[in-house]
Amino acid sequence: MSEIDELKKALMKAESVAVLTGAGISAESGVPTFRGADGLWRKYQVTELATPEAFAKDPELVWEFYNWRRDLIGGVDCNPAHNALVELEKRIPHFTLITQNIDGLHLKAGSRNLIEIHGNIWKVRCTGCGEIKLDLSPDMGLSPKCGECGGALRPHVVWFGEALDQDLLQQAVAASRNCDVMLVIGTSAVVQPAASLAFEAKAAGATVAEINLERTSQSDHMDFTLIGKAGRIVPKLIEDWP
Ligand code: BJW
Ligand code: ZN
Repeated sequence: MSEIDELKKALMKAESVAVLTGAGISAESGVPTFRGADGLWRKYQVTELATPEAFAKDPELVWEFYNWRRDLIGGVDCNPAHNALVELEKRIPHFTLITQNIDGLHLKAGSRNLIEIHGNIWKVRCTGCGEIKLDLSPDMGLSPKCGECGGALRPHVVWFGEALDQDLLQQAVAASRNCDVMLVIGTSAVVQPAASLAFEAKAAGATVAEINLERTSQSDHMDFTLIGKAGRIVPKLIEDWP
């Protein structure tokens, strides 16, 4: 039996499945990843753009970066991997999708039990009163202000050195510890604490499978490593279910 068929069999038997996705799942939609050959961090200084210190020093530069990404992400669509996860969710009694992506494409595809642990680019947060709002404008300008208190707005995303929302993180850890199968799709698995979730699942006895263009530092700990494009492999996992 091929690895893909074996994994499919494990999924068909599973009562509970957790999925962790990273930038690789949106690459085929046209969203740049972070660390690959064309990755964002190759072109931009992460410390100048995705840290609280960067925003404190030069909020206009940070907004310029996020406006560029809003515009880009606003023009792309979900791909077969996002759609296949929506179908998988319908077939599994307890399904949790944990994404590190801020692009909102899982929501757009129709995933329901979704935890966006690094936030969402379409949300803004007031640095004064803390209010979080959805704002779908492709361009927020360079110094958007809160309608309630006049404070500076920032993207509602998690930057390096910032704590993740503790409720969301706890939900993600619980889903990882309680699943029968965990799929880890399109992430280099270097950013903590998300990178530890697969170990939580494995330690609790789950079957853990990775789908990626290349092997990662976690591959040796995986029960299955399926090498290839997520948009080709993930749909295969839901083909011909009874
Ligand atoms: C395909 C494909 C295709 C391509 N098909 N596959 C412990 C040890 C060491 C360091 C730390 C630690 N704990 C915390 C840290 C520090 C830091 C960290 O982890 N640093 C590491 C780099 C070492 N972590 C943090 O700072 C986190 N905060 C924290 O822990 O706070 C603690 C705290 C507690 C209390 C008070 C205060 C603090 C926060 C991390 C936030 C990460 N934020 C970003 C930016 C989000 C906003 C934005 O997008 O603008 O999140 S960074 C960036 O990396 C983004 C991503 O979600 C994240 C992960 O990247 P991802 O998704 O894995 O993408 P890539 O590009 O790396 O990989 C893509 C993969 O896809 C590749 O493998 C390709 O091969 C593959 N691929 N095409 C299948 N078609
Ligand atoms: Zn405010």
